[in-house]
Amino acid sequence: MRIGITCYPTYGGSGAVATELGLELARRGHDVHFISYASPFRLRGFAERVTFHEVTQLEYPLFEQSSPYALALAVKQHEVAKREQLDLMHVHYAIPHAATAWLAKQMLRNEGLDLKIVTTLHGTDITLVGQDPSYFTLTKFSIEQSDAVTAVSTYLREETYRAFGCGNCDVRVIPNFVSTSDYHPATDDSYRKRLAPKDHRVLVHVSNFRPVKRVTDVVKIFATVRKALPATLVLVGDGPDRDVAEQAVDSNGLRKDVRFLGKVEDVGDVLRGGDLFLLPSATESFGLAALEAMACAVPVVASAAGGIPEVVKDGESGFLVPPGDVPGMSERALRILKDSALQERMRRSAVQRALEFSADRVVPRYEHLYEEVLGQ
Ligand code: GMT
Repeated sequence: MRIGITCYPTYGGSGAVATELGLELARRGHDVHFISYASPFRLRGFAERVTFHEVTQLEYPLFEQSSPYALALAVKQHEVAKREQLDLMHVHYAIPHAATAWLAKQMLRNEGLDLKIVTTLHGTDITLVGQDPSYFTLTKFSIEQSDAVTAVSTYLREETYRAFGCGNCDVRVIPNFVSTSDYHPATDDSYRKRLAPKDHRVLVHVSNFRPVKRVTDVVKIFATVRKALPATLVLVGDGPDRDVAEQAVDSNGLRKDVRFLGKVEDVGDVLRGGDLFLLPSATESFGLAALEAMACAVPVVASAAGGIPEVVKDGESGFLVPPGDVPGMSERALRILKDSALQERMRRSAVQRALEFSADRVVPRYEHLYEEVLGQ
């Protein structure tokens, strides 16, 4: 098949999933065309059958800070679909991608071409941004107009029905997946050695540091753990709450045991050095970062919120605690870190659980959906 993929290129789960999906599809022999304003952060180097098309925008004084990116994207989606004879356009994160794909589809229809649209809902496009009155009607319309819609968890599908009604849409759940060639357990302690002193337990958090991630809770949990045993906290990523987190580290006197790595390309290399992954988000439709940690044999302490319980099994691959319950999360973190038998059992369960979300299992579900949409 000839597949167009539009996603946000920035550091975040939806762009990560879209890019990993494109790469897996290309490995399976499909031609994949990424269309966005910049090359997605996980699209590194050359990959056979993968092409990136950059959306270019005209700078014009009238636009000031409101350059109409969505229109330029629709034009590029139309252009690439026509020139590369795409069978379908798979857009990730509804806003504005599903709407621009619909525009491209209408332009192509006028030229006698039928471009199918598959929309994957990822999270705040449904739970937050899409429900804002400024986007609601268009989000609902573009979901309903898509030829197929997927959600990354059952929670997100139900939330879509609840918030949008979506009388005509049949939202399919296709969970996120993990590439086990990149995310796998460590075979020695070389990764850990690079992160922390030998006697330290290593706690890891990976996110885009948005308020929903509750990064200061990560620091508070670590402060309690640090009082009980030697430990290092490694934070990967960057975003609006980075400064708040840095301040929390300083005000708790934790600076010497906390490492902010910023945006890192090979997150698996960091995860492999970890003993515990923290994800205390207010909500997550899925929690891709937790899945990637589990694939690297790292147990998770996370919020019992949104779609996270569909990924992390409480008491098996980690512990789930209500969001905001910092004492509860700290207690669970210490329980795992102090009990090596429990930690070992959870490490094994985490890997087993992650294998249920391996690319080999999940990507064919997208291929089948594409075939269905194309009537093959
Ligand atoms: O929905 C968002 O706010 C952005 C998106 C992202 O690009 O990071 O995150 C969502 O999609 C990820 C991939 O499907 C999920 O793993 C995240 O749980 C989800 N984030 C939220 O629901 C807050």
